[in-house]
Amino acid sequence: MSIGGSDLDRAIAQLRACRPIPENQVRELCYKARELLIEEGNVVGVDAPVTICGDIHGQFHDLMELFRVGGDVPDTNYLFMGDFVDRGFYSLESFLLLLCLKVRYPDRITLIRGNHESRQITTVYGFYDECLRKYGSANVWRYCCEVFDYLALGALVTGAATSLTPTDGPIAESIQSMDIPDADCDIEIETLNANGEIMYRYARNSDSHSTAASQTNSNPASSSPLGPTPSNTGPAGTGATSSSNGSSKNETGAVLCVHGGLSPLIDSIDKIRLLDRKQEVPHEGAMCDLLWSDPDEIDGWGLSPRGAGFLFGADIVKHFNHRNDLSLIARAHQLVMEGFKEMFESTIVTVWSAPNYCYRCGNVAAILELGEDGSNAGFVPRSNGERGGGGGGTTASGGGAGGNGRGWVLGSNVGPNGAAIGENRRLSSVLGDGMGRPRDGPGRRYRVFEAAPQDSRGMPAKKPVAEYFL
Ligand SMILES: [Mn+2]
Repeated sequence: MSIGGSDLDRAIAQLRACRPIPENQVRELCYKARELLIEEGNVVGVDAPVTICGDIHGQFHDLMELFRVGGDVPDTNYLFMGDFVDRGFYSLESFLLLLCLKVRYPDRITLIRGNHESRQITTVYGFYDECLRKYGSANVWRYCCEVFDYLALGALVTGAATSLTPTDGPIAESIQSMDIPDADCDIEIETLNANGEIMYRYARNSDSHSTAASQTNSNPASSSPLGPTPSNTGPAGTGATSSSNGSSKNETGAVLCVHGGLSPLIDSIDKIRLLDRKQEVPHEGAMCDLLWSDPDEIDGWGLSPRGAGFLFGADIVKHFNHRNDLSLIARAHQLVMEGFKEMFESTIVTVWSAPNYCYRCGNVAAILELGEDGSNAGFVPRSNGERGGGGGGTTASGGGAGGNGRGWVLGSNVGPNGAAIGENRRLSSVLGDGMGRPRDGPGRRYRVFEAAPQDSRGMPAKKPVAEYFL
């Protein structure tokens, strides 16, 4: 039988209920998906608005929670940055549902490859065993792996707005409404909880008169576990300096999405486009690096403790973004307890979408929404000169601790176990060294969510004790 039209909708309904579809339908689905994916380039072009998601790892019920929080397909456009499978109990249902949605709504959902979308890795970390258990043969695993080989290696999001239209939503409890910024503020970052309540809002540093505030007393970054932010200029020529003349960074530049990160063999997006991707993930080389690498607080390139890919520092990211007219790199691949983490003056962000990873890490998850440029009335492009102020450019921000602070922390966040986390610490840990500086990049709305409630999982929390004695 062929899967299409109403069959496809039936398969989607069945998978949404977390029930596997028959093997012959999987074969048809994978065939159709491959036909679609083969037409995509290594770097898929995606128009904003789009919601960017990180690792899923077979946590099906949490994927349902993601859709509840972020909106359903096709109402919301999604870009998933890989690692759909392994670790969780429902890799099969998670990946097949995403694949069904891709075939049903090809322009509404983009899937790119993670390092777990590989024969070798899935054999070790769960997906192979899961297929064997659910179908009694490795056929379905084989069909899926053939699809993996055709997944794009990256995506390039264009048309993202530089400012957010502020969410017209309730403020999360415990937040002081007096801290809400003016409605006409240029909103760079908003973070919402799973109920759509605003947790904090961060205004862009667009006022040249607000640049002289001190970093030494009220800057939350100084209380950050990452330590104070001593310097206010980036390496020459990288576009990281606020004193540059507006030529070195493209504020309205595109956002590159990739699972892992950069490669020493790749200095331009065009070089990614030239790779032959239709193969198992190699053990080394550019394609491997894109799926395996991690940003780190180092200069240049370093060896990765993962044994594949590389570590890369802020200088690498800034140079790459400048050269390729990027305003941001979005990537996944690393667990972040807060769900997302911006690094290197917000030139790169990690998005992690598997809450309580492996059902025991205690982390929250996040998705990143990029708005559409045209949707922001009154948007005015700003030059670096307007914002920076000769060589200065640090701004007390966040924390609402005096000064001209153009960033507002709207309240503390509560960790997954109910533990309140100091708002300054939380903010500085997710925004890193970018929070006290003038920044570029698109308006970013993070929605943070926790694991789906146990009663939505349709399974007991723990195996019955008796089973251990069988
Ligand atoms: Mn990964």
